[in-house]
Amino acid sequence: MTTAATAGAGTRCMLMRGGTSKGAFFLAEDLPRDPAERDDLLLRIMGTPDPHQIDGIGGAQSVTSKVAIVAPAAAEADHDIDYLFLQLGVDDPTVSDRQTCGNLLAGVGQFAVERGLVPAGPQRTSVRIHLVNTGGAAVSTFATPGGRVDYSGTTAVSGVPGSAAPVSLDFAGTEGAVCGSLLPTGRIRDEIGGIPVTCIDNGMPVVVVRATDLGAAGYETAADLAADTALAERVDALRTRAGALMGLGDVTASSVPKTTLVAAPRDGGAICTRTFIPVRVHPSIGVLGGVTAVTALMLDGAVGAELFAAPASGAPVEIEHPSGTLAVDVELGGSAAAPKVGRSAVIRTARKLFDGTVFPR
Ligand code: NQM
Repeated sequence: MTTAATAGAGTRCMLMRGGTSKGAFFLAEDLPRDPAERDDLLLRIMGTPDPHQIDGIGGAQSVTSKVAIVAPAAAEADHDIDYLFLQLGVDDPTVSDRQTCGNLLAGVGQFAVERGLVPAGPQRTSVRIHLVNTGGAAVSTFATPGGRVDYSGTTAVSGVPGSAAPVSLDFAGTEGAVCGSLLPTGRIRDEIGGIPVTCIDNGMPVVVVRATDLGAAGYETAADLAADTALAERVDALRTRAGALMGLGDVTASSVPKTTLVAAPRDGGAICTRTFIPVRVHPSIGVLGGVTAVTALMLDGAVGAELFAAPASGAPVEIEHPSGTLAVDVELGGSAAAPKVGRSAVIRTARKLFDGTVFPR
């Protein structure tokens, strides 16, 4: 399926870091329309399948084997652009659109400005982004002094060295985005193989479980957890059964649900987390994964709610994770019996790494 246009001449591409992820950003018009042809091209661009992605631009981890495809919104739409996220496998030739990515999202608005899809404001620009994978929307706001994107700044993100300009991401309509409802099993807690879990979806399907119930402390380093193959098997068995309960069907080959192990905070945050995406350990925590886990912990009766040290009203929730903390805002309304998510928000940073032409294998 290699064509002269895509192999010989290459494909226009921008590599960006978004939050703690890195990925290749494309305009939809620069990629084949046919999804099979597009996916084949993307696999060759990233260098998948290969544990090192040595012949492509992927970074040999799931958080660096990602693609964002951006298109202008239809004229009558109430957003500016459409953002389709694709998770590419590293070792396996897979391309999945079953989840979105809140980290890569942190670069999407700036990419749209750089490519001329959205005009930049004189100081700041807000871009209304439709999350194609899941439904729901995000407004991304970032600095554009003099009408140009400025990536430099003093905001630090745990898991990223140095600092950069803040990007504020405000989410709406993420409740039940993938599974159809916030509590897809219809219950605030379930028991799977004798282990209490809360299955939830506020933009990302997540299984929340106490670390100790899976035989972990919840404070291990990511490397120690990654070396624990018995734990990975327990996580995989749990999430596979949870996926079925959440209406996701057979999730053995799916990137969702994620599993978040929770423990009492110990570094001044609200909760300590270790997350599996879906079986490998996340070096930090995903954006919508983090928002979703916090949403669970704010619900009376949820697994881990008793460990949650809620911050003062109005203050962000600091999630402890293996490389630091992630601050998220989640507003809940409705009633205890029927909770409703108001809005969720997070601050990230992003950076343009290169802009040019990528030559696929
Ligand atoms: O949860 C990794 C990441 C993600 C996803 C993953 C993300 C999110 O850290 O919104 O950002 O959970 O696969 O980029």
